[in-house]
Amino acid sequence: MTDAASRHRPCRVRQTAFADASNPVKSGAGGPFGVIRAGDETKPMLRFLTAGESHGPELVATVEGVPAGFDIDLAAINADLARRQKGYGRGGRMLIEKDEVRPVSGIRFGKSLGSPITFIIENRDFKNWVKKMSADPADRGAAEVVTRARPGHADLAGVLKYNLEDIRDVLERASARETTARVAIGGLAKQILLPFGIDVLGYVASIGATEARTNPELSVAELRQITEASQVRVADPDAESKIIAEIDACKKTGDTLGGIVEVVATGLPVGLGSHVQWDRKLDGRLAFALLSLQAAKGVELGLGFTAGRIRGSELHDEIGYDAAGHRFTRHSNNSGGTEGGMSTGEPLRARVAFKPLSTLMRPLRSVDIRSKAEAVGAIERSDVCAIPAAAVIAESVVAFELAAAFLEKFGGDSLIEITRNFKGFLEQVRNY
Ligand code: EPS
Repeated sequence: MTDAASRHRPCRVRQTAFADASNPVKSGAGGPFGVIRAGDETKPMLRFLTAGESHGPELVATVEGVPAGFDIDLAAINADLARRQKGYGRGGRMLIEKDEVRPVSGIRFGKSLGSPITFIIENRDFKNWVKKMSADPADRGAAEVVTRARPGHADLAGVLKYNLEDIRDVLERASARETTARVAIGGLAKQILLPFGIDVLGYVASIGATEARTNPELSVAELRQITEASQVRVADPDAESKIIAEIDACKKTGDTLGGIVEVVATGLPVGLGSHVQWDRKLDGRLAFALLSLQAAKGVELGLGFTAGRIRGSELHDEIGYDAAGHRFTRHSNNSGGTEGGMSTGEPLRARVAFKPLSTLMRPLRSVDIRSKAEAVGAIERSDVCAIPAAAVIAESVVAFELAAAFLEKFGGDSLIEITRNFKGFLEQVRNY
């Protein structure tokens, strides 16, 4: 293995090629696609929409396609929302908010009904923006118009595309505040995966130039425990202090920091996604979801870009067979858990690079969109570094895509039905 390959060696979470049929499946579920595909519009699917402005009254998340009979633990979803709020380098907004879901549809007595599930999350900061974010035309003029576009933000492309005169009309929805709704949805998705023994965790691989040296022997449970206790969600105390010092330095100079997060998912069965059509490929769907995150600029699965620099003989994960366990095995997991657009049954490993936030307290050169005169970018309250939160967010969107692909493969309308399908498939693979 090359240096690059061994650096990317996964933690000790390699499991057998196929999930164990003795997974704690209690009953089962179904429901279908994460994406709408041509010709498939009439089929049920797991899909979601989010709504809400950063400083509007509320954020809304609606998820359709969750089958009936799943236990829905709102406290666990709120715990994920709290994880998203944490992290060294966050700005003042997180001191105002205490994000919690208020369920308004699809759940009764702690179980999913099969109908759309809707969560409302209050923006506590709205009380400071009532007039400035009012829907009433009489309140026009209550807010100062934002006219200095920030380089790197949605500001300029947004006003040109939508023919708007106030950059606020773009930035409110472009804001990463929207990820609160996606974390609530991801928390729900994890509860679809939980009965089948599938676990998803996001953590920080690097911030700025400081790479965390994560012990590849750590299990996901160990990794979770260590990274949850870290102020910047890394499993490396030396890197943690360097990162904190770097965030402090950036804060002093009015600068921002990006980073790379890694998401690992274990317990996946072989065969989620498909090789037969481009938009059914699991890796493609994961990349879409991850790159749709605010400030995301790159995605890798397994060795990712390193795979393009080494030989096939160094890269590909050799196959073995464990006769006693009736299962195929792998000698490595450089693929990151997908081959041909399908899960291999090995742990999924995805990495996402996020650029530094584009609101700089020492702003970059820009232009006033009204006067066209030279100006510097506008200053909005923001974070110096939001990468620890980005790890939770990436975990959430991966969980959603896995739940969608899982329901597509084992679909049904109730937990009991999908459990039957899931167990039957594991048995089929075992007897292959
Ligand atoms: C965020 C809320 C925002 C920002 C940040 C993320 O709140 P506010 O704009 O009121 O400070 O802290 O959003 C951005 C960095 C951005 O560019 O919009 C959140 O809830 O995560």
